[in-house]
Amino acid sequence: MTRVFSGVQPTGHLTLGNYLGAMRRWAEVDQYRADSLFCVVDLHALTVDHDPARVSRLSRQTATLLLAAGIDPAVCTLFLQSHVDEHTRLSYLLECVATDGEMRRMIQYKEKAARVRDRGGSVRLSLLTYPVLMAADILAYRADEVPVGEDQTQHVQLTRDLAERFNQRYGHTFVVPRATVPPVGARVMNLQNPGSKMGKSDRTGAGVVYLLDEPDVVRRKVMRAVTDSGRDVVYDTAGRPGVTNLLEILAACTGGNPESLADVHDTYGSLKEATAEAVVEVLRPLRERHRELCADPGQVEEVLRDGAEKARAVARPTVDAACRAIGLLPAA
Ligand code: AQP
Repeated sequence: MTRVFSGVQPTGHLTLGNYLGAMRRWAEVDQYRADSLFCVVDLHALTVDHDPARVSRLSRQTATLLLAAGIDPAVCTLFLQSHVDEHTRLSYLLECVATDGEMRRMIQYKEKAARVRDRGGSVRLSLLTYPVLMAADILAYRADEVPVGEDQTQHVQLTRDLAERFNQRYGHTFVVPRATVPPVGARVMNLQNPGSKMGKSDRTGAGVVYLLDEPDVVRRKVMRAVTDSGRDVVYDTAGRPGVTNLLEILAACTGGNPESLADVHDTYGSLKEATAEAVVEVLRPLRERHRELCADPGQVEEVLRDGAEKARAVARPTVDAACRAIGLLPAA
C-alpha cells in the first residue's frame, strides 16, 4: 500500500493556503487511499525566534485544526514530531550525507534568513539544517508520497537526493519519495501582495485568511484584496496576479476551473463576492468542528499519544537500519 507522509509547522495560525494547498487533500483523499501519517512538526517551529508558550499553544491548536479539517485518527496517524525521537536521530545521520552548499541553495532558507537579518536578528543554525530534518521526517517512514503545496517541492527534491545518496553509499535503506501538489490551490498568494505566498508568519495578517477568522473578517479581507489595473476578469498569472489569485481560490473552493470562472464574472466586485462566500462556506464546518473539539481537549491529547506510539513503531526499524548501515554499532 502506498504510504503518505506530510506535516505542518506550528509557526502561526493556519491559513487558507495551508488548507487548500495541503490539509484538505490529506483529509478528503490521502487518508482513505493510502497508509497516511500526518505530523505537527513542532521542532521546525524552533528554527526562528519563538515564544515557547506560543509554540506549545499553536502545536495543540494545529493538531486540533487538523482533526477539525477531517483528519481521522481511526484511518491514519496524527502525532507531534517532538514525541518521536527517531526524527532527530535520523536527521543527524542525514546531515552526514548532506552538504552545506545544498542547504544554502534552498529558496526558503534564503528568504527566511534574509527576513531575520532585515529585522536585525541572527540566523539560527537550525534554520539552515531545517530541510535535513524535514528529509528525516519523510524518510523515517519510508513514505512514497509527500502531498505538499508548491513552496515545499524543493525540500522534497532535496529529500530524494539525500535518500539516493545514502542508499548508494551505504546500501538500500530508504524509499525515494515524490512530492504531489494539488492541481489548483498549490500556491495561494497573499491578498494584499499577490507576489508573495499567503503565509502564517505574515506580519500584519491583512492579506491572509486564517482558518479561524470569523466569516465577516473573511469577507472583509477578500473584498479588500488588491486587484490589478484594468477592469475585465482575466486569468493571467504574470499580468494579473491579484485577479488570478482570486480565481484560483474560488476554483479551489468550488471545484471549478479558474480559467472558465473568469468568463462567469464580469467585474472584480462580482468575483470578490463569490470568492468571499465560497471561502466562508469551505471554512464553516471546520470552524464548527474546531469549537466542539476545544470543548474536549483530552480527546486531542489522547489522539496525539496514540499517534506517537504508532509512528514510533513505524519509524524505529528504518532508523535503526540506517544507523547500522552507516557504521554505528547497535546498543548491546
Ligand atoms: N500559500 C500556500 N499555498 C498553498 N500551500 C501552502 N502551504 C503553505 N502555504 C501555502 C502548504 O501547507 C503545508 C504546511 O505548511 P508549513 O507549515 O510547512 O509551512 P510553510 O510551507 O513554511 O508555509 P507557511 O504557512 O507560510 O508558514 P511560514 O509563514 O511559517 O513559513 C505545506 O505543504 C505547504 O506547502
